[in-house]
Amino acid sequence: MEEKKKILYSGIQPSGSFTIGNYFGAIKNWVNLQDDYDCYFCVVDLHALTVPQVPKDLRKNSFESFITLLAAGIDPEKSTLYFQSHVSAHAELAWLLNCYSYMGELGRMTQFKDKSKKQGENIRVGLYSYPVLMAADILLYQSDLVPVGEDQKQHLELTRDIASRFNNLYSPTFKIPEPYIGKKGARIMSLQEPEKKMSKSDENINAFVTLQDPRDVIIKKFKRAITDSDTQVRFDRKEKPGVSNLMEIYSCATGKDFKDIEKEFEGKGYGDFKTAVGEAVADTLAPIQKRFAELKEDKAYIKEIVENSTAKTNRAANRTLGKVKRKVGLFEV
Ligand code: ATP
Ligand code: LTN
Repeated sequence: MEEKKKILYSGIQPSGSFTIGNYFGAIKNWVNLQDDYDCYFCVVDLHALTVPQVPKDLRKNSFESFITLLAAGIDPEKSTLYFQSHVSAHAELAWLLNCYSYMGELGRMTQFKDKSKKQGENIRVGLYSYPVLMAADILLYQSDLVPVGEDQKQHLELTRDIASRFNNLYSPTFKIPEPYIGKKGARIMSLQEPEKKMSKSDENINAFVTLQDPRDVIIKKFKRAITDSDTQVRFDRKEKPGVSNLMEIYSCATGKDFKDIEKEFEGKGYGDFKTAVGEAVADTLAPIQKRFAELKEDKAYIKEIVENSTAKTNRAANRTLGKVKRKVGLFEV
């Protein structure tokens, strides 16, 4: 009999166009995991609402995020790709788990501390309980593994705490998920402030390259990337963060290692190097952009994928939700 594959779960916020940081750091790895795991990938639109959104932009970003994932290689025949808001069990389980989560533990989350600073006096309750919704996402599918970046490790730890607390209070209900540690995960930094991670919500559009940027824009953004006053292409995150970041990006786009890159640009200036990085990234993104343009017009195909995945995820999620409702004592007829 074929061995049952482990369940792998991850989500991404439709809070803007995906950057090459999202691509090299997360999406590209997801594509490679599809054969080995039973994968669920979720466009977490409810999470995006924890910070202010313009409705028409959120709608557009959600649709485009979904088709970008398809264009980048998420295969609906292998993986389950869906929208969080299409499965009401996420919001329901999040409420129930809110009743088993503590103010102290949520207040300690670094992402909450950082993001709440930007919301002034009226900090949204949703931003505060964001990690509980994330716990619900993961636990609904009895997920074994969650690939997450450094910034999300704390949220996964909290998910494990909440799940164990619930299991101990009642009886085993949730699988306790493990972080998925892949090979070396790329961490792409801002092109303008290489000490900061590249982020799709950065105010400075020159700080990031999105998967939608046209070739000439990509090349221009790399030409403007911050480097240093030296001229040598050498990997040294501490002394040369800008150049090292460009080397990391070039390595992700071409598969070359740092030693080869240093050799390739020996005796050449930063100008040539930046042009090469821009061209390599544009070449990597070209097929994704082509597929994106085709998918954007194929509304019937997208509708079919969404309908299939929504039916499947609702079934799986309601199974767990039903168990939770019974265990906590909600009345049923
Ligand atoms: P936002 O700017 O809205 O906070 P973001 O661009 O930081 O978003 P997320 O939606 O929080 O991205 O992250 C989605 C996934 O992409 C996560 O797995 C995260 O670890 C990964 N990721 C995000 N930015 C980078 C980056 N610069 N380098 C590598 N991986 C990244
Ligand atoms: N918080 C994550 C997105 C996210 C997620 C999830 C990731 C929401 N639910 C479940 C893994 C599993 C982020 O901002 N990157």
